[in-house]
Amino acid sequence: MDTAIPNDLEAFWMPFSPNRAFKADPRLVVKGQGVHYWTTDGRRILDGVSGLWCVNAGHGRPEIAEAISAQALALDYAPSYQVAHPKAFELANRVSAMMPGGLDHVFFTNSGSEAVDSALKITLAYHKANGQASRTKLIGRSRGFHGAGFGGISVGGMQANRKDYGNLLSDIDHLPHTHSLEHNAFSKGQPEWGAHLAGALEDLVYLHGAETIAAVIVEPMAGSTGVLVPPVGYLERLREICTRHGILLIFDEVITAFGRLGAGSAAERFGVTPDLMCIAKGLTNATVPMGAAIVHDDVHAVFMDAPDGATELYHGYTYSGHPVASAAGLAALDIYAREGLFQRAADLAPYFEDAVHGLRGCPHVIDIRNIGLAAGIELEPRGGVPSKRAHEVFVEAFKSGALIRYTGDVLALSPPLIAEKDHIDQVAAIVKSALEAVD
Ligand code: PXG
Ligand code: PLP
Repeated sequence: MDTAIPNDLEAFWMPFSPNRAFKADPRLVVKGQGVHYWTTDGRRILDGVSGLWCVNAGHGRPEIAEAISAQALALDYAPSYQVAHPKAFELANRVSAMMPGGLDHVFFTNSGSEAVDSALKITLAYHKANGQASRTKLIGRSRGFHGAGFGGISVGGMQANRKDYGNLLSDIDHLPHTHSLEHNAFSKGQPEWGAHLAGALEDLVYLHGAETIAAVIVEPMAGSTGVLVPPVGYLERLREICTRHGILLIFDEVITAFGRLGAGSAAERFGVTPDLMCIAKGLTNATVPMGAAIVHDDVHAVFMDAPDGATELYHGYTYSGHPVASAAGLAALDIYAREGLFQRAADLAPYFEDAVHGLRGCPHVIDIRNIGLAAGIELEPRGGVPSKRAHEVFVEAFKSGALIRYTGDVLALSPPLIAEKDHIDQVAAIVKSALEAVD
């Protein structure tokens, strides 16, 4: 194992990170196996967030590594523009087979951000092809995260990700988020309060006119902004309003697909089928970057009415359906199926719920929320300095041997679906000590 520490950390401009603070006190990992990472100085770190909500089957899976190697040797790259290779089709078939009925057409991308961009573009092109070109408005939600592209930050609802980037996309509006400490603090699973907030979409329809609205995009469970679990009945209500007004509903399942909520998708888990779905992360167990926009038959059919020989959608990426990513995806889906990992996550969820809610009463904790193998632990911000305390808990936990996430003042946990109860206990204990260690 190469454990050499680079002698210059300057050139790599790290994403979404305080670069100077990191480079002054770096945390570098050089090996991953199962639910653990190892640092350059040989310390073992329990991965409490599946990398970045993506290594669902755990690290270092030989079947995926072998599939990647074999594919790179057999066919390193093929375009998907007018020439293609079999594995992309095979993977698309497998993905569509595991998604709820009608979600049968898979447009491959290289990331979740591109999946979001693709889905948004497809909704606009759909309405145009369908004779409703006035439907150009895209509706996101406050506290939504849809990646870092211009489309994603425009419909996204995180001020820090938007405020420095000018006008963004025009023709955007937002629903209110569903988080409420007052009504829902310490909810286990779906909170009871908040379904009525979906009714805000009716207000936007009233304000703008349904004939101007193309699509609504939401994360069924908002991950990045602190694990916001949909209130009981909320997604059903959004679905109903969208259908009634001819608005397409996009579920951004970049985090929630592939077992995080104890099912293949949040759509399956909640019994609500969107018109489009964005996926990435777990698709390849994060071994090779890959995402996709999945499109319902009814939407896709309109494009296929184009004249014979026409290109139906002017959109795509050099690496759409990349052979190595496709091979990794097939191997990852094999593991999920063979090991029953989505069911495993569902079975482990009650234990995980008890463990995280066991942190109630620890210093600074003002809310704990959870669903499947995801949990958010909200801290009281320290006097006027948002996220400082959460950052210190994160650093403390890493020193004590666990990788967790924080966003604002919310700690997030999302262990690999292969975690054992003992690992859950360990991560909870480390978070507890870290909470006690910071002031
Ligand atoms: N949509 C959702 C719902 C996501 O969670 C993206 C899109 C973008 O995917 P890419 O592959 O372009 O990063 C994501 C990504 C965090 C965190 O802080 C979450 C993500 C990425 C990085 C950090 O929890 N999710
Ligand atoms: N920029 C230039 C100059 C290109 O030629 C291309 C692709 O051909 C792109 C950007 C887009 O790259 P990708 O297809 O990897 O998204």
